Amino acid sequence: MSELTQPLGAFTRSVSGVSTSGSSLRDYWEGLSELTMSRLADNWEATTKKYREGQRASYFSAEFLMGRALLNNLVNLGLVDDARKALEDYGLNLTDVLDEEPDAALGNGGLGRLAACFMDSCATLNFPVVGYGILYRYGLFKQSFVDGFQKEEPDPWMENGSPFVVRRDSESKHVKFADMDVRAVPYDMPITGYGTANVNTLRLWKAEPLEEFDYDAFNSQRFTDAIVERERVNDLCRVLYPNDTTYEGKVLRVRQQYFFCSASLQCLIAEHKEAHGDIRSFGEYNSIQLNDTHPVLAIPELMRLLMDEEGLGWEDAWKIVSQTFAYTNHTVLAEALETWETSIFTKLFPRIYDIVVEMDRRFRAELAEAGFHPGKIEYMAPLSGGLVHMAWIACYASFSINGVAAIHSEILKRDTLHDWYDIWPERFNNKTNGVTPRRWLHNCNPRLAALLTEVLGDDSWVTDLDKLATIEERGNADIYRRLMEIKAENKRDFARWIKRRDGIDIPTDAIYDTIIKRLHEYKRQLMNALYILDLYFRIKDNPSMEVPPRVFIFGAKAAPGYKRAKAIIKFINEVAKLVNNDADTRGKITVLFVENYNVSPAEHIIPATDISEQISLAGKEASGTGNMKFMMNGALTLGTMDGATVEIVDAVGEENAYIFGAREEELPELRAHYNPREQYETVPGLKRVLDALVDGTVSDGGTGEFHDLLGSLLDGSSWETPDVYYVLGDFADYRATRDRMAADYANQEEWGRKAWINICRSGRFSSDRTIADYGRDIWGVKATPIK
Ligand code: OX2
Repeated sequence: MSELTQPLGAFTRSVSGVSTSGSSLRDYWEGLSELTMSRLADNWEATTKKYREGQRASYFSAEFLMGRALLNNLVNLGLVDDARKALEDYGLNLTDVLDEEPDAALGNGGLGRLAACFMDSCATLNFPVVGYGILYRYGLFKQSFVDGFQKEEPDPWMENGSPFVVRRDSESKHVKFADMDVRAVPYDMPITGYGTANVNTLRLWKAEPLEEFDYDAFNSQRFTDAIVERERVNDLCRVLYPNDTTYEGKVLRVRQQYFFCSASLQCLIAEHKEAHGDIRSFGEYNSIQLNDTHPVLAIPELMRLLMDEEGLGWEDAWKIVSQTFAYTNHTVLAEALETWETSIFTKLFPRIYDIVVEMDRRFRAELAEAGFHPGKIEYMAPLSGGLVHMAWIACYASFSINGVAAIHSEILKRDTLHDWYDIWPERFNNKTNGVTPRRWLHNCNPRLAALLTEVLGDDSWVTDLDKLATIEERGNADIYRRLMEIKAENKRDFARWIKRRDGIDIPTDAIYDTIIKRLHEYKRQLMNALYILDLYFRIKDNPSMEVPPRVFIFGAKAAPGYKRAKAIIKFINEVAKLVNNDADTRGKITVLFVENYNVSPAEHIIPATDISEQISLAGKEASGTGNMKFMMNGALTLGTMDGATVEIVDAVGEENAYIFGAREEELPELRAHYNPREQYETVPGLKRVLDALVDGTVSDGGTGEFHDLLGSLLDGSSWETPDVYYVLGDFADYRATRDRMAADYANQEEWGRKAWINICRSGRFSSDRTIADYGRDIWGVKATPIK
């Protein structure tokens, strides 16, 4: 009998209140999860205590896209085999039980998933880092397709509680708005690391009414007022805003931001005073990383707390603030730059507004003193045009400003934040993103993990991914063959998974070519779909054409208010319908749009993929992180020179990737003479696929959306230049490169060799490397193991 069998039986009984024979899979999941939590409790407490003594960092983020927790924790605690055996004794299989866990989708996409990978690496490196965020009641919406259109539904991911969050009433804080007082209650999630006893913390705040109930109001004629007031407070954390890289000036959103920043700072100040007595040393012990501008209200809020609650003057407070904050920028898209109308600030938090006004006054004075042009000062000031500029506040107050890939950090210095770089060049640095090799290789691709461990002779690569570089030279025909076999088995697993999940059949003996990311015009999923439609027409023209069988996989959610993105989803689904149901193309090309794409589906898709599509317009994708996950799993990149793909190509060499399209530095010149109508007329295949948008080949259900798509590409509008994202400009090169890539797949040994090189050189894209860089260059934290 395994170590877990007995306690598991007891746990499932206590959870369900019935005998184990009456327990559901969900009960077993809960039982196993609670057992896992009990196993890490002591180390968690010890870690928390130890971290409070020394130098530490806090990661402030409005999003943490954690996905599932159970498998990750079982792996880290070395309990997978025990759990498997324990469940076997009840005739159950571990995979089925793991599948019961809902994804914690408290994030939109890359930015939120990066925060989750960072938490994993901080724990694994024994770094004294705590994550702070918001306990949304509803995570990112659930997506379904109805007649090919995206529909959204709420995602109540922990309606009946979650075994992986612990409520800590005693550490509640009080957050004040001008129009309401709120209790902030922390819910802590343990973050286990691999090969360490340390257990770090992710602290997520929930808003509750200060008083359990306003009984005076309740007992009077104001009954409904009391209920309404309660709901107003509960509303605060109700939902994650579903926009990725776009900003929406909603009052509730800025309330959420202030709420979690204030509560987290109060916590940090209380802990600092307890450990060190004197508030003046706060900045020496604390670094706070701001994950984009969403938590930038922490800057004026720390000023307020230091002045109003701790009694410091402006200069002393400012000195601490400017020792404390570091800002990460994640995008150069103009629509993502957060600004808030000053009237929102004066209404919600007048004191914060006063502090911003004073920051603004001092900033303007400093620049005027240094002889800056008034126009430039007006542009850079925290307050201008009736707006509060969050990114400008971040740049002014932070000692470090970083981008998330080399090319992105250069664009920040050259364009987006050029004026700040001119004044404070020493603040600027690059921290290329990374992903955790535990979740994204070891746990999701056990076959490949076993091969790597076998070739290396041990599993040290799991925490030191650079080790893989040492086995590159052991690659040989046999290894490449085994690699391709593993890929083939992973495809069969994936096909079974999608059959069971959505009832869809896909061929397994085919090239799996994948694009999974948020739906955005700049990411150019439309270009991908146009290629597929063009290929379909080519096969129709010439049914005996030799084409390797291919499965084109999509996964993407569109922001509910982003009409054009939703039209692109409908278009992809229309192309899928056409292609999958035509006898001439059946089995040759298949389109699979995976509904409700999320962290867990990614864990199935990535290990099965041969081709990683990273096709954004050069200069637009700050980094990308999916590109790294694919590389680690032996997919070859088909991409533009954008984001971290540039560094992937640098690592593997252009001969081991498929690169196409305009380069970022060429674009201004290319665009100056660009005429999409000319592309439409002259580029092979283009006219036919574009016409298909509106000639009845595919249907937008009478909405006119496909006309709009075509218009946006060919003509633009009074507010938009045509083909902003250069889809038609890059199409010819994309088509040629993608065709060549598919043909190259026939040489399996050569393909396997390239895949091997990609895997072995993925070391620098481990988030362990990224976090080691943050720890050394920005936070000044050191490994602090409890054992
Ligand atoms: C994303 C970026 O679009 C993506 O390129 C990057 O890899 C990721 O952040 C992590 O750095 N919201 N999401 C992003 O930026 C913003 C803003």
